[in-house]
Amino acid sequence: MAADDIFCKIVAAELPSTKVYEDDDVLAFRDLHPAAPTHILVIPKEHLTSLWEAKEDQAQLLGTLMLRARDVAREQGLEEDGFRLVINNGAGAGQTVFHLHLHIIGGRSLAWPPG
Ligand code: D5M
Repeated sequence: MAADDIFCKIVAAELPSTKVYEDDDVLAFRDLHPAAPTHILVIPKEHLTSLWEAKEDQAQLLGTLMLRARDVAREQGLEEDGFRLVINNGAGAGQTVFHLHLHIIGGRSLAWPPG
């Protein structure tokens, strides 16, 4: 756990969150500032600052995050219209919380390319 990481604090239940999925390795909860009708963050419970720091032996965890995001999106009713999965990797790309997270964004039409 990284002491100053708000998502580690959510994992440890030191901060509140609106959980939609949890298992031993993964937590998914609603984004505090939703950018769409459905906006959910999927995170590894173990601290990982960003994709830059991911190691080869974390490949299974990274794959699991994507599959659980897919499952959450389906459970949220996004299968018909689809959804977007976003990782902002690094401050220049818009990352503001330095604990790896996948944004599930759906429930409205989404433009491409993103801004
Ligand atoms: O996305 C970080 C996201 O995290 C951003 O959409 C707001 C969200 N956020 C920040 N604090 C919280 C808490 N406490 N609960 C839920 N969601 C939160 P990034 O890709 O780093 O810009």
